Amino acid sequence: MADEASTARARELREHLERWNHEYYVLDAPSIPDADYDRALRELAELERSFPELIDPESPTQRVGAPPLDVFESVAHPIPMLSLDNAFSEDELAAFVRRICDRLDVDETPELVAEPKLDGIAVSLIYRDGRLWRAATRGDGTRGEDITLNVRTIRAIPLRLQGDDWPAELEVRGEIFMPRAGFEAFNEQARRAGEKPFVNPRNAAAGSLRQLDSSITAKRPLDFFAYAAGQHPDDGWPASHWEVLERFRGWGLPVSREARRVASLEACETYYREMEARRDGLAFDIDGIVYKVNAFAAQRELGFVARAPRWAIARKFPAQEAMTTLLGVEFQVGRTGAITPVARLKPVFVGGVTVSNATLHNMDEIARLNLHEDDTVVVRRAGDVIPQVVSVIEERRRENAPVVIAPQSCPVCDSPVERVEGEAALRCTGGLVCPAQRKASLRHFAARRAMDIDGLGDKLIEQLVDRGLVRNVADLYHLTQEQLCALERMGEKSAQKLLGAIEKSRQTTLPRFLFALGIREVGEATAVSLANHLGSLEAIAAADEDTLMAIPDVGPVVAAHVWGFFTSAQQEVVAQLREAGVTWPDVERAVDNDGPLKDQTWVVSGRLESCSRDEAEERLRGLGARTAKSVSGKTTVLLAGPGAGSKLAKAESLGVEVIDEAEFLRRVQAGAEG
Ligand code: D41
Repeated sequence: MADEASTARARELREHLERWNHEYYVLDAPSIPDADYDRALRELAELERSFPELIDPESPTQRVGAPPLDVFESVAHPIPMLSLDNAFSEDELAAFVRRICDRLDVDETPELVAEPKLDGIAVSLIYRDGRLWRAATRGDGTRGEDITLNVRTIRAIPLRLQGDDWPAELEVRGEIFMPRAGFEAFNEQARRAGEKPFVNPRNAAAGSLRQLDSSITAKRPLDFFAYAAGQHPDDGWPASHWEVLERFRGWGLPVSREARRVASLEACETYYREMEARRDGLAFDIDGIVYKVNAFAAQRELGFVARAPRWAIARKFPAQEAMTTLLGVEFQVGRTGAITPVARLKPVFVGGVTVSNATLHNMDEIARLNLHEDDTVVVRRAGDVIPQVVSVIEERRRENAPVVIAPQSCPVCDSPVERVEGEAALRCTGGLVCPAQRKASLRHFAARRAMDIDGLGDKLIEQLVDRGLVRNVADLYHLTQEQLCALERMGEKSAQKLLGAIEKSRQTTLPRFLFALGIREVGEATAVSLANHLGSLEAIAAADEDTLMAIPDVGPVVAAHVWGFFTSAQQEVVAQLREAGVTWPDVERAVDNDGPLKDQTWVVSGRLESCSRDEAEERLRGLGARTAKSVSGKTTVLLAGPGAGSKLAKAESLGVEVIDEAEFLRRVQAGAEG
């Protein structure tokens, strides 16, 4: 029998978890790191295991999935789920507005609500007495499939509505979707495991909801926005769509933050263009804008035709997928020798830009696509992600087209190509003999977030390597004015500037230096972690794999690469760099992960006098703080220099503490001493 303390603790944990969920999915303002959420969830699960009577069907722990089903039940929707008409141009939208004005017999455009059209799966959620009772797919609009068990695993969807003013029976309609980041991560993992990736986030959401085993759905990063009510009582119900969205928010249902009221055709177009411009930066795919007449009285008057309401329309964006022809496959060699196949395509307009190259990821992907020469392919370009070939139209394949095969030797240096067990990538074994690897490692070394050598661009790197002036990154520090001036498009002035930038890079920081070395799997965050925990390059070079693995974020793979780097010939380059005068100040060694600023999230904005923003962030991270690029509800402190602008305004509106540089220096000093 659960004692009082355990019962109280379970209740407290549940309340916390529900609040954190709400902050994350509805308010879009997480207040705690994921790790803390997971820790609380584990503690609650532990309590419920020890005291099963504490289990509550709506507990956050119940989102892990249920025993698999044999089939999905077919269920009828209380009210048919309508579809949406499309408008493909401003003219078609104008015609829509004219039609509604005519039908309503009004001169002025009635108020509309504009909202992004999410590219996901439409669902119906029925809440009875404030609890999620049934979830169903849209199906043919009349009948769908009962996917309640799957939907219960989605953290964005409340199992219980908040407040107490919801109707006893309420049907909420909305879109379940997979955010791009989750989609990319899922596909990356699938590709590494040699499994089939999803073509796009929409298919990924559909495939995840189609699982008969809800514990699989539980592992998929799905999200949800509510966009309309289905069945609901008329009594006390709002008079407009906008008010319904507000009610939804109040009941803890996520609603798109981008929804706006618009009152004219011009305002519709402005909104459309703004969203189109922001499309790539959103966290999820949208395929257009939905406009809905706001007032329900007007909606009723307009009614619907066939299966679509007359009072709503979807204005579509240019497609994010398009068909084109494969002109050839080029094999590019990266910094670590990994060979990436790149498709050369007949240029095609997709996702708002003209695309003529797309990644094919690796040889497994080519095999999975069953790619042949001259194939007709579907390319996808969404967000900031590089365009990808997602499928092949096999029916269009020309007869006798040869299949695309892997190169037997490096296309750049002709060294043998190897394929490491358990990895999908092909690798050139040439190491720094391979000019492609040399060039790529120079580009990485000089990058802004690495050694920050301004002016060392691609064209220059090409020449330096091709003329044999630079064999490895250390050679950069021995370049002379005469050598540089002899290069194409290099005047005396730019040569001097470049030498200045190289000179300046001699004074760096340990994390930057480590990152710049280009050790496999060592990104910026790992470099910071290594520096903070081991304190010096000597300690890192001397660490064995166990010592390395004791550091947060360092797993066996990273440890093996770091150890491998410092025990191979590559460390010769490190010695050469040090001889060339590359230095950095000592790092205050963190004993463990909890520095004095642990649990704090800092944002740095505006101009600083004593150091750059990057350096300020590095120092903060060194003291255990997290750093972020934008101010949100989870920001602890904003360090604002002159010109902090919108971040300052946001911090002030959220009540986030704002400090100036002098105070920052005091705290960093105190942190380092304390
Ligand atoms: O974001 C969407 N995909 C979305 C879909 C939305 N924001 N609003 C929608 N509104 C409706 C009506 C006007 C019929 C309530 C919709 C859809 N329907 C819809 N989704 C799939 C079919 C119809």
